[in-house]
Amino acid sequence: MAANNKHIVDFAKIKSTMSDPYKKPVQVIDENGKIVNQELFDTFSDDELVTLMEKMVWERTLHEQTMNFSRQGRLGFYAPTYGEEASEMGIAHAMQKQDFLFPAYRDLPQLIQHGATVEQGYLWSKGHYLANQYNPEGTRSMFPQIIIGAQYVQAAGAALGIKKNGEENTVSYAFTGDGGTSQGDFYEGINFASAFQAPAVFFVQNNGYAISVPRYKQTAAETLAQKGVASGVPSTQVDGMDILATYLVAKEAREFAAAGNGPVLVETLTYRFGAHSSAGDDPSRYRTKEEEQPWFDRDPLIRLRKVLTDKKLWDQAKEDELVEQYKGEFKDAMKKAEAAPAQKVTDFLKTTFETPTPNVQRDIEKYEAKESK
Ligand SMILES: Cc1ncc(C[n+]2csc(CCOP(=O)(O)OP(=O)(O)O)c2C)c(N)n1
Ligand SMILES: [Mg+2]
Repeated sequence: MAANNKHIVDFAKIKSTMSDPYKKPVQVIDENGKIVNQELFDTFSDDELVTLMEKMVWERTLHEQTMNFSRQGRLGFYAPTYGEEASEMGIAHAMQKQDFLFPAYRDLPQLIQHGATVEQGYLWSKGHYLANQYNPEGTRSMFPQIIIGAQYVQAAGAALGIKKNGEENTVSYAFTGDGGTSQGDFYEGINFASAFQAPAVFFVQNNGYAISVPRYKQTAAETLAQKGVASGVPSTQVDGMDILATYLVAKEAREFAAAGNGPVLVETLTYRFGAHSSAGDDPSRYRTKEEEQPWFDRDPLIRLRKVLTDKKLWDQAKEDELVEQYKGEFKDAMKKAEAAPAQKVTDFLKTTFETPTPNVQRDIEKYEAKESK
């Protein structure tokens, strides 16, 4: 403090105003299904509104059917997406085929929307090497990352590659969660992309929890979006239970990065309605019904369903029919995944490096000898 008792730098004020630019996340329809931004709402055609609703119904059905398979013991690891449909499908809808995708384990739905098959999703859950072999002219993506935050560094590298190769109108996406923003990789990824002004679009899906650790214990930052500021990455928040808002913000973020303006970061405010994973943690041990209920009231399907029903674009019979159709597709995908050949050790070894290193080559020979017995 200076001699006259005045602060030279008013740190308390700086601290209290740091999150000011993020106080009003973008929203188009509120939790009661009321249109709160008519101008933005009017940018959607009826067909597009229906498509977005269909995508959320698709994701919810995928979640429900996949949980059934999981309970039947037919899958390995699966991260439920119940509650995060607007966040995931809003962003997926803004992706373009040429874009690179670096998903986390909760992002199978976006990966499938980007060109992977549901069968591959199930093979991935089962730990099968064929899950990682995408159609070469199809999906520009890595398989879902388990190491928290690591995909942020990979996406930054891919973005630099896009820039160096002079690929027009192409970006790389990374997804992480609220917990992921505490990892070193998160900061390294955004800083690297920003230093090189590379076309990366970083998403933080803030679903309130890192397994059992609530968002408020995770970090003292009031918003996760403000973590982008220090590395010069323009960042924002959006109502992640509102697919229209999420889509518009994701699209704008993509356009900004694709136009050569450097990376951008978007925090979607969403909620994990269920457990962390199919391994069966019990959320009732770390959160209350009183906390959950307001989030269930914000269910992204309920609010868009209301808007579409009012506009006579949607009804229950149509939704039921879609659910049946999707379930059939997921059951077929499961059957195909289960028909995949049992994997061998050499399948992994042969597909890890383009050209096996000498020690991997020795292992291949060793295991081939065992497998041929
Ligand atoms: C580097 C690393 N540390 C710890 C873990 C264990 N782990 C798995 S999920 C998870 C929580 C991540 O939470 P968040 O980033 O909010 O994503 P969410 O699961 O909510 O989508 C942790 C700590 C891990 N996979 N990787
Ligand atoms: Mg989380």
